Amino acid sequence: MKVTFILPAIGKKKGEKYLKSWLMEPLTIAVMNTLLPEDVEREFFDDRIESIDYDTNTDLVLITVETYTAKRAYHIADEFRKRGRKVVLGGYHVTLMPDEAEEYCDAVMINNCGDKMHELIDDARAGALKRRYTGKPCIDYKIADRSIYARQQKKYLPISLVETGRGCYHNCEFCSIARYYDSKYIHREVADIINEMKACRHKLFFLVDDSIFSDKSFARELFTEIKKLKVTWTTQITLDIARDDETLRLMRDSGCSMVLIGFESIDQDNLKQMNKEWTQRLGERDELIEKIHAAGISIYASFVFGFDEDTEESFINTLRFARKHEFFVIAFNHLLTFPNTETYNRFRDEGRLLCDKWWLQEGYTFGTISFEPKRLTAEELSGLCRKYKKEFFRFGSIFKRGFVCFRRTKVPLINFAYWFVNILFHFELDKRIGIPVGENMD
Ligand code: B12
Ligand code: SF4
Repeated sequence: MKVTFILPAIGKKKGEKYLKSWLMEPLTIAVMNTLLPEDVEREFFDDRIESIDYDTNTDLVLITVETYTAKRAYHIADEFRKRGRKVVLGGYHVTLMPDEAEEYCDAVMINNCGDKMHELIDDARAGALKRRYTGKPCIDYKIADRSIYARQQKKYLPISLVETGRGCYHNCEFCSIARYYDSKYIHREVADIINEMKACRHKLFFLVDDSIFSDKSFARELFTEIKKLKVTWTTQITLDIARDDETLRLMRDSGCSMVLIGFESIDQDNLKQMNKEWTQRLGERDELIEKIHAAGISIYASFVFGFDEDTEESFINTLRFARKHEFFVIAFNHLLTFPNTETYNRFRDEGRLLCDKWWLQEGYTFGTISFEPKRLTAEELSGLCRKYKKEFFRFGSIFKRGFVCFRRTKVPLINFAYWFVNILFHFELDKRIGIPVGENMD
């Protein structure tokens, strides 16, 4: 029995290389690789950096699908099926849109696959694949087996991705994670995480978690153990970490030098509409940010525009806010209407979707707005995202913030990462916009 894993690409502009900042190691594939029965032969094609051999002699093709990669994934599935191969699709997009995905494959895996992988393989061996498998949220694999991408490893950014938890207790209107995990949080055993970190190639880590502070006692135990490894790491977290001095200190002492926080908006009405007004109950936002900075931890601040109260004024105020706090890096993205989220359903009910299935639309490009914003036009919204992001990533701003970063943390790896990421984002800004989704990969 041989299994072929595929990670589909988003797409690229003709004659250009795949966007560097998207080239992280494909942890999803390593985790699935661990879950396969031992006697299964396996191979992996990373569509982002290499050609797929559609004529490979395989029994089962497993493709992971995100909304942005759906069009490309369905094309790849077609190519394999034309050659008589069985194809299974799974991942975020498939879990959110199983009926759609089912049209393009032999079977779909809904949700996590930890408890279903053996059944899937047994059925494939017996030539009796079911149309649907529905897994439970589960994260008890021991150590993700990265040997599956030993051949491609050098092409990935030099940062190790290690999973610590999945899901989040919150229920932000636009968020795929809230839908996928039904506003619940699960985490791995601390010992497994530590063993995996010890085995990793790079000593800079991105701890994959949607909200690592969701279970406070787990977070404290984890940080205490990571401290012994003497590594540098980053993760995604919510602002409430700043209200817990003890855990914040533990986190810093364990090597955390940067965190990604989704502020989304600084407008109260927007936050209310997106179901994220809980961040306002945490306390004075500026003070909380300063506490994190004072602990020596930099912030990757993520903002989203296109909510009903947004105008150009919102961009101006947010840029001012970002400059005031001299963030390590920022994201100014437009709102994405991911399928099956509350935002998607609201816009559909209000007749504001410009295209029902934008992810499959012919000619759809990265950065195209898929809905009618209230107080801006779609073109204005994408133009403003670009304009104000450009302002933040001007060389003058990069230099100024570079010194602030050095003042905040003396960790060499983080200072190096600062320059690398900011310069990369400066040059990638225009490259990102207009990438044709699902195109130019073959
Ligand atoms: C690391 C990460 C990134 C990295 C690299 C991702 C990569 N593919 O290499 C970076 C920072 C570059 C990134 C960028 C983006 N990301 Co991202 N990212 C993540 C993150 C935090 C972790 C992904 C991961 O490794 N998870 C761990 C694995 C083990 O979990 P898993 O993928 O869910 O796999 C399990 C199951 O789903 C299932 N499964 C998955 N696939 C398959 C396939 C088969 C056949 C089977 C049987 C089972 C199966 O089995 C696995 C084990 O149980 C997730 C959030 C999250 N917690 O997962 C967001 C996430 C995947 N990203 C998301 C988004 C939106 C983006 C961007 C579009 C953001 C932007 N505006 O630019 C870009 C797109 C770039 C891209 N796709 O290449 C969304 C996707 C939503 C959606 N509906 O598709 C997520 C879910 C975040 C969110 N809050 O919504 N991202
Ligand atoms: S806090 Fe973050 S991960 Fe949790 S539901 Fe909101 S956006 Fe999603």
